[in-house]
Amino acid sequence: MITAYLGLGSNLGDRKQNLAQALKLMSKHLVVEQVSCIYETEPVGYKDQPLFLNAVCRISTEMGPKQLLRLAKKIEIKLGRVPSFPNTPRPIDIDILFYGDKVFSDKELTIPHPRLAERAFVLVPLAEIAPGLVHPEKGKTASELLDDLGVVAGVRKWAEAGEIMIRRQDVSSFC
Ligand code: PH2
Ligand code: MG
Ligand code: MG
Repeated sequence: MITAYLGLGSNLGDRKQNLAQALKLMSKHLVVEQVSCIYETEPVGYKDQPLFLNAVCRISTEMGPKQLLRLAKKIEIKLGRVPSFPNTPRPIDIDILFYGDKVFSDKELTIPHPRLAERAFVLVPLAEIAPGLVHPEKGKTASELLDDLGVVAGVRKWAEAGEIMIRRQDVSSFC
């Protein structure tokens, strides 16, 4: 089993419900071990779009990284994401942040996620659930990477983790 970390983001529709449903759909295929609190965050990059809800989860899975990517894309589409140009509003975005300590890149997938070290909306929830997790290329922990960002603006805690945790009995009613 590999431990991986996924970043979740939503800024369209019922954002909290989108995060919760993404977790439920994923948990049909892998083990969702821990979920961070939900943070409301200002859009990074293209600014003229609604605020995001972001969270990070730790999973364990037998799936390879490409299989995990395909599952993430399938769930994004199922929850209403329409393929479009990058950084547009979306009901759900599921990004692979880390897959064990694997370092990998091809045209469809780069692990660790290439922009995670710049992004407070990833590092704040990541450092919450995995402060000591070491980035295999940068040799720094999640909390060190967060410290390196300096003052964090535009990220505020919005709800406790428990609000989107998966209850096992809910899982079979999805997919
Ligand atoms: N995702 C992006 C670009 N910008 N900004 C915030 N706050 N949260 C996101 O999840 C996000 C973003 C590309 O996937
Ligand atoms: Mg993304
Ligand atoms: Mg993505």
